[in-house]
Amino acid sequence: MSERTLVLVKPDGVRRGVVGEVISRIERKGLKLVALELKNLKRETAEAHYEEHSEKPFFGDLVDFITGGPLVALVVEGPRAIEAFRALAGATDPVSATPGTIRGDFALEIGENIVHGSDSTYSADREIKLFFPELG
Ligand code: IDP
Repeated sequence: MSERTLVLVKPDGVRRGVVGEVISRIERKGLKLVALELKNLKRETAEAHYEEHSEKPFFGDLVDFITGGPLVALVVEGPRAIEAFRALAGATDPVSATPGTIRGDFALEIGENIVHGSDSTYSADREIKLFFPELG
């Protein structure tokens, strides 16, 4: 059974020039690209995307950061794609992320951890609709 997940190469990843590296790791793993777009997020889209964090102290900084430059949004498909991509991404805090993972290899700060991947089928459906309404 195949599933879909939303992946973002966040503005720090675009600035750092690792978009190709992230896509290459997704493809090497055997996951399939279903949609891909370079976007500048509107504030309201960013707030909706991170709505589960709206009460957190870092919410304002998170929205500033994710709207602060272009990002690359992708829909990725494959068997257990949600878990498969989160394994490629590594832990949220890049210092504790295992070397060999995207965050473990390319980042040091929790606020700039290069990629996002949906964390459940519910989030994946919601986030894919938000970024790619045409795939709904
Ligand atoms: P995830 O991206 O690994 O799913 P979440 O807990 O859903 O992690 O957090 C969403 C994003 O919010 C993280 O990727 C990170 O960039 C940011 N974030 C999480 N915790 C903190 C924090 O304590 N300070 C600053 N940013 C944070």
